[in-house]
Amino acid sequence: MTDIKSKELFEAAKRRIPGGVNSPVRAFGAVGKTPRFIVSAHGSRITDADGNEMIDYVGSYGPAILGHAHPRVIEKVTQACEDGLSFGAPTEREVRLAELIAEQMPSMESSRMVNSGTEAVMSAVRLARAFTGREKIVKFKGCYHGHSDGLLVKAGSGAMTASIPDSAGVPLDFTKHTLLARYNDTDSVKELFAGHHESIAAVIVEPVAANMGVVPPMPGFLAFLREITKKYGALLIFDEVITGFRLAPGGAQEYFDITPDLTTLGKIAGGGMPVGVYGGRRDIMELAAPLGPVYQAGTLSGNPAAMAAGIETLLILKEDPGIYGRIEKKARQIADAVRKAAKGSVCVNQVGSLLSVFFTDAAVRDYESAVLSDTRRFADYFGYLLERGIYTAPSQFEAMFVSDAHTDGEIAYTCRVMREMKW
Ligand code: KE4
Repeated sequence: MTDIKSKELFEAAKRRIPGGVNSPVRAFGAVGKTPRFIVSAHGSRITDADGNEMIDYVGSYGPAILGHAHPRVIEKVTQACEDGLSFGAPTEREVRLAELIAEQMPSMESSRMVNSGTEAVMSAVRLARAFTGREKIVKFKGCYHGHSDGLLVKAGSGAMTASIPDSAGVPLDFTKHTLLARYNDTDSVKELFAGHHESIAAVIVEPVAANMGVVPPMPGFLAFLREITKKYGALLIFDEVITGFRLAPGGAQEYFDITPDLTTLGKIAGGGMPVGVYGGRRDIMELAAPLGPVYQAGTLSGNPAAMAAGIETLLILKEDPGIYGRIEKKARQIADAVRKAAKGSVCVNQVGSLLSVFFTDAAVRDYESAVLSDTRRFADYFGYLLERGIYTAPSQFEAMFVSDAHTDGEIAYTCRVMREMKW
């Protein structure tokens, strides 16, 4: 597999873009290789600038649950583009997407479109503070909620990959209201509430953590968070940017049957176009401008082409809920193949169509156990897969995403490659 063209493009990119990428994890820094510059992707396949076609388990880090360039989605986005790209005015498509979201996730009786998951989380946190009149936010080590200043504390995803637990440029003052708990550790949450219950505005959580690698909630953990936030008058925010429409038609809140006060969405909600959403209880959302005093705005929010992608993606998922069983089964087949082949030398966490292979023989239940993984072994694993035409995230602390476009043959091939690997 040659990467000559990617190497050339990477050199050019580095001259004009920091690190040659527009998002750090894409730089392949953690795996010590040249990032593949992609020219196209269709279904389960992605093709790079050197013409290498690979089976894609990144799926743009979540949006491509249907596979890339689904014909119906492309048709609707094309139609929207032909009628103009952006108006700075309300359009019917925004109403349609908000209605579809409320249908699939009844807790989101009111929602606001923004342009990224980061924007959605930033806005939801501001709303929670305004609604409760409190300042503190509880987050979990290893969970990533986008790059807004106050949440870049022991963040996951790229912040973990580059081992920058706290970003430079964030004044201490901006994070003093962020309290850190340990994922799956109810005592760590109880301690924070014991000390700060009158000032905690909200707990924000990835209902399935997927930014320290995939870490499922222990039984009862989410119900505990629901209970303790209710008890102390704090809000529960589910950051479903990854799990939304991924784990079930109604996301993790349906999958685990827990109703949060606010939810943030991204990725699948935009079908691959730049969309973030924050929404939830009407009495909270009504604080958002222009109705209420919480200001949030965006030139391209609710962009018609992006709305078209989100609407069609959610319609296809709604029409065919059998997809969730299909993609869970495929992910489980890969997880089982790795467990069998690696004979206990790795920890495989799989929830629905999300999975991660951790290079540690201990169970991975939180940030502290995730960071014990041997990232050098992960880099070798990544290179072994890439050489065999399997494209997975270039970081131990990301998830593998299985789509409905992955064929049984591709899953069987992936399992065979896993079996043949020297673990
Ligand atoms: P964006 O601002 O990247 O659209 O969303 C931020 C975000 C918020 N919440 C959760 C749970 C997320 O997973 C994310 C973004 N996810 C990463 C992948 N781990 C995006 C990939 C990247 O940073 O390039």
